[in-house]
Amino acid sequence: MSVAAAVVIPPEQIVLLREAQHVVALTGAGISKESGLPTFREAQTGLWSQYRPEELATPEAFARQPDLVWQWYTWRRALVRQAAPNPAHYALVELAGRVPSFSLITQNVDSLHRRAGSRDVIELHGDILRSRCSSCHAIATDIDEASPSPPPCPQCGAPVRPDVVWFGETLPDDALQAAFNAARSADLLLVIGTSLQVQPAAGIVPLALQAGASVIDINPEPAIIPDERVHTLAGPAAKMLPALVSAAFGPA
Ligand code: BV8
Ligand code: ZN
Repeated sequence: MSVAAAVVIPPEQIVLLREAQHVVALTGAGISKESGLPTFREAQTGLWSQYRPEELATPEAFARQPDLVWQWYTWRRALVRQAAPNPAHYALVELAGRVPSFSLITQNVDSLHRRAGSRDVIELHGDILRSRCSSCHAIATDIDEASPSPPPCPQCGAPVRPDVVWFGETLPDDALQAAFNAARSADLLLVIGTSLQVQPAAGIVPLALQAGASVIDINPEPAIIPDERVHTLAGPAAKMLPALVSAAFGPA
């Protein structure tokens, strides 16, 4: 047993990480919890407590109540801008330099992996800090984000929307294919901070298992039933992930 920072990492997980040729990480809202961002499953605070994200993060909600949806994203953009990457994000930057091949797939829209220094991040659900036109799809940069209504597209005047994938919308095909290809060639999949309730992202796990990969599920409430190839590291990512990486490769 290796004890790093009062965290005990099971030896089989250390060996798996040390010997892996292609490590793939799939992250969810839980990896950003210690950056101060609420996860999706947690009740939202204040004004937003009476709405469920699945109700607001949809094209129908934006069509029906554009101001409410735009103001929800304005509230979330402010939270994301105040947030900073945490040791879990940085542990993945460190890990990318310690293994032969590394792919990072995220369901998150908070850009914290990029801000931590991760490169070639596969962002399945877009980026909340980027806005685009709901009609001509032009990326809208100089807009009045604080407007109570979706600002007009500078190109065509149609309402601007967050550049994220809403429920009922298809994911960017290039990102999804890149994620599926990475999963098929993985020998170790790290599943970090996700309840795996959202499709098609959650399909990455069975895809990697079918390809013969082992899985380590890092979560205070592990989302995958453990078996001979699925291991769990129960605890907060900001503590468990740096401990796993340093147990396998030594201190950063
Ligand atoms: C599509 C951007 C179809 C927006 C997001 C019925 C069954 C199965 C599927 C469906 C169904 N009905 C509808 C669907 C499809 C739907 C779906 O999956 N719905 C779910 C709710 C059932 N999927 C879609 O609509 C997708 N599109 O399917 O298109 C289609 C096909 C053809 C043609 C047209 C259409 C689009 C899905 C993308 C939605 N957009 N985000 C925005 O952010 O506003 S998803 C959003 O929710 C997040 O981005 C994230 O991906 C997801 C939340 O999941 P998690 O990241 O896992 O977060 P969660 O809060 O759930 O869990 C947090 C975890 O962290 C927990 O496990 C917790 O224990 C752990 N944790 C807590 N603290 C810590 C921690 N872990 C580590 N450390 C800690 N400290
Ligand atoms: Zn436009």
